[in-house]
Amino acid sequence: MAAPGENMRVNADRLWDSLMDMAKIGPGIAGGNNRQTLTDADAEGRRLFQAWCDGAGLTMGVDTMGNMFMTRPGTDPDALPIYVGSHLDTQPTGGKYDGVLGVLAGLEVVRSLNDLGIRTKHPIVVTNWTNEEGARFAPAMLASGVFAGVHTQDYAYGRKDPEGKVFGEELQRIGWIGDETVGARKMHAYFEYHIEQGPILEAEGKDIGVVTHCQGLWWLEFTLTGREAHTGSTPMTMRVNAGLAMARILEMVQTVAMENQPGAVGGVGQVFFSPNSRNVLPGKVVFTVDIRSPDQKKLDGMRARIEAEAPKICAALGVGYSVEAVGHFDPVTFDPTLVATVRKAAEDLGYSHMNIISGAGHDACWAAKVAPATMIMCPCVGGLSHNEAEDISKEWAAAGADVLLHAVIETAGIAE
Ligand code: HGY
Ligand code: MN
Ligand code: MN
Repeated sequence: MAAPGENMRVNADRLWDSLMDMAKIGPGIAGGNNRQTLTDADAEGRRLFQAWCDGAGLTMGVDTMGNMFMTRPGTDPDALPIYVGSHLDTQPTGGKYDGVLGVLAGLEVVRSLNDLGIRTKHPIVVTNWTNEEGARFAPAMLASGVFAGVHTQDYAYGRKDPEGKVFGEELQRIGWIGDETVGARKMHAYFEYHIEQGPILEAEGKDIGVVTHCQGLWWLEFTLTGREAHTGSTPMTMRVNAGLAMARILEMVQTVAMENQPGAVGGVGQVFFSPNSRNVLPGKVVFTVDIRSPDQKKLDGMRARIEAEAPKICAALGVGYSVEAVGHFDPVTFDPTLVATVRKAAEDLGYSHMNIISGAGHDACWAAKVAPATMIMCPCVGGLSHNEAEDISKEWAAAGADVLLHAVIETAGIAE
């Protein structure tokens, strides 16, 4: 006789339908999503999630960073909740699954428990963290960072997007400043289910990633000062070329990352030229270098090398230079007990699995500072993410949600 819940599975169709319905909000131009944080589309997605949670009998709490907490009560009034979450905000050319899968799989876990009439001892709280992506307002994982005490709320509220809009004002504008003190909530455990956003699970033919660690990150924002001048009539010897300095710094970042293989990455995703006119040499170039490694020594060594080399490159071109760290977290080790729980759930369910280190950052990295935390991953097609063509299968989505369901039940305990 199977123990209660032993063979439980989520409703794969219902999970998939919820993903497809959420994907209709903030559509991209190539089949993905542009539901950036604190936009009207974000607000619409929040309202849809809220309505679904209401339908599942959950009660909503919102903190002053707009983090959404949807609670399913437990039977033990003294038991701290099990949090299950991720993020609904997307990149400007994001996929349909990055973050969304973890939030909606959390809801699917609750819906499945409701279907089976299972009560848990610990409450379960499905969570949507504000501004995980850091695309519009740096840094990434901003609101979970405030929740974990890594950033102050004032710092977060003052962050500006490329158009100069201010985080706190935008959160106010969309009407999602809650009344809960951010970080006041205490967690018994935190689970985050997420697509891998890399090629390993698919290449290895594994259904489930048992996430043991997450690599650390630095975001270094460079501001280079050149001299605006005519691109046609200014002799090459008279140029103060900030664009050339940026190009040489990018090449140097590539070299530093390749010298630290295996287990290091470095690159640039965002550059602003001012005045950004075809026939004007830029007076100002602002760009963010993104370097990461699971190895603390490599991570910090890369930062030191880049910050030592960049001024030399600029000095040789007479270009002004400043750099500010606008994002950082050290490599994260997830809770071994929860990692073992995830592994056992995958084994009990008969899913192939392997240990994996997360290449991308997640809210779980900050949750791990305040509670036992871990992650579950599913493959994604070609390892592609942060691209509108990001794709997973319904089977992959459901397998990870099944593992999440079993891990949550194991940790929350089934009430008699
Ligand atoms: O940057 C990251 O790793 C995450 O997608 N915010
Ligand atoms: Mn994500
Ligand atoms: Mn992302």
